[in-house]
Amino acid sequence: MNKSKPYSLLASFKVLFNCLLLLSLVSILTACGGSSSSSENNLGTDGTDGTDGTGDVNDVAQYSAIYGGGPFYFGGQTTMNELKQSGFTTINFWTIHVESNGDLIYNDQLIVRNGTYVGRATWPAEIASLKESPTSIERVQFGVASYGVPDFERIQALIASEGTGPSSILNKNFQALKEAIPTIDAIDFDDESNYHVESATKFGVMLADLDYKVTFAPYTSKNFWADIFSQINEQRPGTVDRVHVQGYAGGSGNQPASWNAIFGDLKVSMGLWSDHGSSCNEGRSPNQMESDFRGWQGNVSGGFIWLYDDVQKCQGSQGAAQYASAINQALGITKTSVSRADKPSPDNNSIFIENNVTLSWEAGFGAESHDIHLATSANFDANTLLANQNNTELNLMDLADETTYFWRVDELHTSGIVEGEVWTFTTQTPGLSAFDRTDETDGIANVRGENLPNEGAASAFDNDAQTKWLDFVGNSWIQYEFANERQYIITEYTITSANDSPERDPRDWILTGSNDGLNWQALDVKKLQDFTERFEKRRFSFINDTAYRFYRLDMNNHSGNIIQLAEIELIEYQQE
Ligand SMILES: [Ca+2]
Ligand SMILES: [Ca+2]
Repeated sequence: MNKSKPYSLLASFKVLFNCLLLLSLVSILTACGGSSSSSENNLGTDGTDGTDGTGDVNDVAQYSAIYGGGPFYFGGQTTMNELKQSGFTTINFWTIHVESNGDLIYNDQLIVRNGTYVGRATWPAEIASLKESPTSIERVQFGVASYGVPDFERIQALIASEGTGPSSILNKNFQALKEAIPTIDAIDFDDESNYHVESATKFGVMLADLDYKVTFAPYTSKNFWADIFSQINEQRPGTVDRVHVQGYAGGSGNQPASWNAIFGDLKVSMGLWSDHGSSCNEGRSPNQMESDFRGWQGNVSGGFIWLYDDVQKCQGSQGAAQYASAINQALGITKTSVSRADKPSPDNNSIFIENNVTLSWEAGFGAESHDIHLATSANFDANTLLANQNNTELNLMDLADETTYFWRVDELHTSGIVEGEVWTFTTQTPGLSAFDRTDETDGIANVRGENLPNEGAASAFDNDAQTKWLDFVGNSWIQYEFANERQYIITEYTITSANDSPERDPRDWILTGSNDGLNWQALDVKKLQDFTERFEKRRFSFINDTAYRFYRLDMNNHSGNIIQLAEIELIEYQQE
């Protein structure tokens, strides 16, 4: 499977050695694969027979799964909430690397060492929330290994030297993982190179004794998978309960029938790759997926999507729900995909908003209409309901000055209401006006790199959206120094997207301020931002009472090796 991309600016500085190795392999990866879920305890809640993934020929499918990498670690509760509302029944965290000393690394993050969980402190609780009502998720799995990384080779070596008993580091570390994150139901084998039956069987038996189910994510080597399936289940009956066959990349062309033939009564699930690539023009859209999965109806016990990281990039926050709906509709899984309203305008926590303003938002997937609440506190009830409507814009007139308003958009679905997040904005203070301090002449723009003569740093500050600054990297910076050592208390900035290629737009950034150009203070952090149009000016507010001479944006693009933007404004509010 593919190495997931670093999620944040900070993450990109923390790439461990093993991942540098992996990055060097990315360009030749073709058979990277997802696998997906296993099943044990999906009884009863979803209207399927929910036995064990084996079932009769006429069973409807039982699970829909999605694989994801870095965003499942760094995305925090926001990502977990998105998954809970997606309609997927199974989440597969991809993937754990087993180091030669037994360390467990989730992508590039050390999570277990010497029998102790050392990962992000709030991660276990975030994962536990996946199964807390309301949710569509019944099962959580963690992958082990991937294409191009010798994890199963290392597991074989560890077993050869220490066995799998309670004192072995392999046993201690997988026990520590289970104790830290008891939400994990299964470990998904993504061996794509070692194929050693004896050690893989011992590993599976050890995991069974630690109360894990085991699932497989094959794309080839049927004999190996058939052997360990029968050997693990002979020693620990019922342990291997799902097989997720990769139907993409190296597994492209796989069909369920030939795989079903080698796993006794168990029916496999099939997986396909979502839209991906630098322009999201490779892979399958949700509509194409639905058609593909319909073709497998009756022959699979589920379906899965590879890969959330791409779904997030190509479809945004509603994408997971769209793909879950595609599988669920095609295979007759009765989970509902619903999601919340998103992307408020004005941006959450905006200040100096005019007294007449248009609220807008992105509709949640599956929403039939919207309840809009507005109040001067976060206490909403029937009296704060401003409107119920089908469109996603609402004009407000004659708002009070200098007032913080709270608003929330609840999405009405046929299955119920999905309550929105609480957003706020604060109206303008009379007598204060906005001044773009980059409009002064003689300010100095500086950048990591630029495309001269026409797409240099100065083009980001020329008050012309038709001109842009462009750098030939995915991660860059641009800064502005006010002329004559002047300092301003900037509390708002705007970024305008350039004329073309949305994948080059800034996606994540940090705004910092400085008075010497050496020591920088973080002022605002934004992640996973979208510009939905070309030449779109977006406005961002932050709290600041310090005057700075330099302001700087460090940013990542969406994908590819070019970053660009049309214009930046640095705004100070002052008496006219
Ligand atoms: Ca300007
Ligand atoms: Ca410009």
